[in-house]
Amino acid sequence: MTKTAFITGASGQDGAYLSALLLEKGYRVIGGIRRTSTGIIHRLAELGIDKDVELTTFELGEFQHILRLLDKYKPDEFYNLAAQSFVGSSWDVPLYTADTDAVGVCRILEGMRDILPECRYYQASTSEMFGHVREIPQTEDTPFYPRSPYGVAKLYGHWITVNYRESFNLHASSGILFNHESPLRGVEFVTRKITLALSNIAQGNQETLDLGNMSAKRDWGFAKEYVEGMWRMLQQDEADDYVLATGSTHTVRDFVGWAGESLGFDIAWEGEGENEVGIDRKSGKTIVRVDPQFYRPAEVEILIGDPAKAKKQLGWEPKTDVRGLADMMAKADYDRVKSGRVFF
Ligand code: GDR
Repeated sequence: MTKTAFITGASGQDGAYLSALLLEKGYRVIGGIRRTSTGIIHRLAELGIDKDVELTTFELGEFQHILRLLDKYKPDEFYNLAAQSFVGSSWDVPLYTADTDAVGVCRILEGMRDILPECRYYQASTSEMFGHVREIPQTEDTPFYPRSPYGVAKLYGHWITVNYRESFNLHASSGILFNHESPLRGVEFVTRKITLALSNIAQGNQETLDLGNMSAKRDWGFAKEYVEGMWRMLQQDEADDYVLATGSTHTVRDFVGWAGESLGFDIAWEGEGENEVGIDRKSGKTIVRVDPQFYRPAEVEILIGDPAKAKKQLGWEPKTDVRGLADMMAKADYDRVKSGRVFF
């Protein structure tokens, strides 16, 4: 029997990769997208699956609408990837972030509890919940201390998932995913901002790449591999919580250096704080600068995850390291800029 999966946020990076994976496995894939996302399914198009995913409007704020969708499609698996996912914006729109990333999760779980309790649920939780980290590396048992309205909202989403599992016996799992990137990443996130800007600089379309805190450290993996982990979580007999991460951490500055290398730059760093610059040794030009407008009111300085539980119980392991990731993203953006087919 063909299984049906409902994916919210299907037009995003993870939604596109997960849709492709599930289609490959023979699922019927229903892609929930916001009404305003109709014109931006370019990630699905980029993977050649825009005609294969059945798209439907999905709004996390509308309870009755969620009930109707659950009743109409009766999915076997429900992946909740939709969110206000940009940490930086969450200080500008904290209430919207809470309604979407926190209460929105409860709306879906309430619907499942009443009309589809057998459906398996995946909640997209995040390393941002660790925030001001209490131990290194972070595991499923590390205490949380979110540092942004986004992290706080996601923490509610995580705990309400755990709570509905324990209260109503729902098969609801929470994937605590560390940063995961790809050529399909949106440009508001730092890795893609870097690879697109450096590609533009390399082709003479832009002078500098302006960044915020370059000393922040992140555990960056390849998104395509992380969606496989999501699927594996829902194939377990028991629902549970899992960290997906690579287990190594690097600064934003390191990522700039590696992406730069892939595009032929050799960047030397000079100065400190707001005065730090990255100079290309080959041309002598300053190509990276700090712009304090990209600083955050509260920063998560370092994240590094321990994926041991996922490895042991799910047989999941990351394969692409951060240098390989920077290279893949830089080359993809270079080609896009060259052909004039950039997407954001
Ligand atoms: P993050 O990703 O906040 O970790 O959340 P992002 O790429 O936005 O930031 C990573 C780090 O880079 C620093 N930084 C900048 N960030 C952006 N966006 N733009 C800049 O110019 C810049 N300069 C420095 C940031 O301060 C930060 O320290 C991502 C999102 O995908 C979340 O939805 C997800 O939950 C987590 O990853 C895991």
